[in-house]
Amino acid sequence: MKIQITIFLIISVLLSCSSNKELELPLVDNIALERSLLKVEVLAKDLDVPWDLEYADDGYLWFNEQLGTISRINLQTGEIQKLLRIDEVWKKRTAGLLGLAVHPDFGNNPFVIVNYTVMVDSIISNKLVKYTLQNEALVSPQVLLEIPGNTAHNGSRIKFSHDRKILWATGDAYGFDNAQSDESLNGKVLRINLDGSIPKDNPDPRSYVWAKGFRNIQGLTLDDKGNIFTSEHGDAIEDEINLIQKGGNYGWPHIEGFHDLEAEKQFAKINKALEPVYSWTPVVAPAGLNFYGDLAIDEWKNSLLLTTLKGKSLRVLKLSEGGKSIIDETVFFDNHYGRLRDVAVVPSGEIYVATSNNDWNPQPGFPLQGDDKILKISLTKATTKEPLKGEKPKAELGMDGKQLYGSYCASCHKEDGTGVHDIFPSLIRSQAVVGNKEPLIQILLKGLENKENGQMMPSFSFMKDEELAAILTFIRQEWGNSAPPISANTITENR
Ligand code: HEC
Ligand SMILES: [Ca+2]
Ligand SMILES: [Ca+2]
Repeated sequence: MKIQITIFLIISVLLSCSSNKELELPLVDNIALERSLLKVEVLAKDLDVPWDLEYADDGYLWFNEQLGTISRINLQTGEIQKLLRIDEVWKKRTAGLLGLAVHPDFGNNPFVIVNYTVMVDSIISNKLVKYTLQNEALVSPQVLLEIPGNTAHNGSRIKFSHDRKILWATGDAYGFDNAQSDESLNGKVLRINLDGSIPKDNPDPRSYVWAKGFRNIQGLTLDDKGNIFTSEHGDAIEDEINLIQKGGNYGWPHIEGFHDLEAEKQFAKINKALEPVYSWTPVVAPAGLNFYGDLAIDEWKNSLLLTTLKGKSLRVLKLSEGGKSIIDETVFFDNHYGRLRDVAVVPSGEIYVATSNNDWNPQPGFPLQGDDKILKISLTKATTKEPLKGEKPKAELGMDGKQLYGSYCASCHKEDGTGVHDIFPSLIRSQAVVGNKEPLIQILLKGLENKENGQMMPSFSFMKDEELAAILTFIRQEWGNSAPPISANTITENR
């Protein structure tokens, strides 16, 4: 009997080792591209805001959760291994455990680099910490850098460059002068040796700064030639994708997006500032970014894959042949899985995407059951569901107040005007909305800064008078507010 069981065990172990069968996961959708068919499956669920996904050459997909956990998933078995909970992580709004990178030669250099926010004696800062994987545990934390933080604009993303330096893309920590200051490490792309020292071939060998002038970077990737791309949140307009040059100045806070205003052109000329390769107005809140090279999904070869938060979509940004500009944009999953935080690509060409529906900015209709999830996208031979298709980004918005509100205001104040408690005020029967029109117009033209919680209402003075009039008339007449409309002339008079 005993022998029989032992033999049975040995055989089953041998079988499970030798079987190269594909992991079976719950199918949620199919996608039809021009030629290829894809499937979307759920790899992991019930997660708490997975912030960063990274594939390591140990065959695992690594991920962290904003609250402070680091885990990895065996892509052959789907098994999740939780490795560490970092107790000192301070999670609030967009602060918490953020960037994560694994060494590209993980077998020989089992290092994991993370960035997280801490609050000590009411001072907020961001730490860059190196862990070592030893006997299935993350040990020997070593703080490489610590820089100022805030409740928002902490970035961040981390990646290894092709020459094995650490790249850390930081936010301006709400200090708008930080981004241009050579004294500050905020609002920068930093380049750091694995031991925390400054690489000798940095633009200034005494400084970690590789490039400057960023507001709040949320995506970082390298193409197969080692070119660095970032994604960055604009304020009310002009989200950006940048191609990072050594020593480059990317303009913030003096320049937003393309160099189209006279003042921006002036600043760019004097400071040799560089233009983004791509920009969005209205904003989409670009987040995770990953280069898709010469891999399995033919239509997506040589592109940047981008997840968006406000835009609630996966975008395929096709690169030019030389790889230095974006020539086409296709939108997938528009509003389908909700906010998407990060995207990873594995060498066999499969794609992993993390949802972010339990984060600080909940959207109507979300979270969905099982959120947050990690979704797997891969080739398939046949579809069993009515396939989803890519769409072109929406064209100009026209003068429809509801549509304009949806694009410019709803990400904060919500489609139904209810806002987010303690963060974004409700616009329903708010005195500011239904009361005197002049102060309301000033809020839109100048913006507001809520000193208590550090949230800002951006200025919308860049919009046309007709557009502002349409939005204000809309919010004054919706949701039970019944205040008179506002005309474009009244806006002109109040400029
Ligand atoms: C990035 C987030 C964000 C966006 C986008 C945004 N707002 Fe706001 N808004 C805020 C915040 C934060 C406040 C509160 C600021 C304060 O109290 O100082 C606010 C305040 C307001 C107020 C005053 C409400 C009150 O009761 O005091 C109005 C009106 C308003 N916003 C309208 C709009 C409109 C219209 C749009 C779109 C054109 C818009 N907002 C876009 C964040 C935002
Ligand atoms: Ca810029
Ligand atoms: Ca501009």
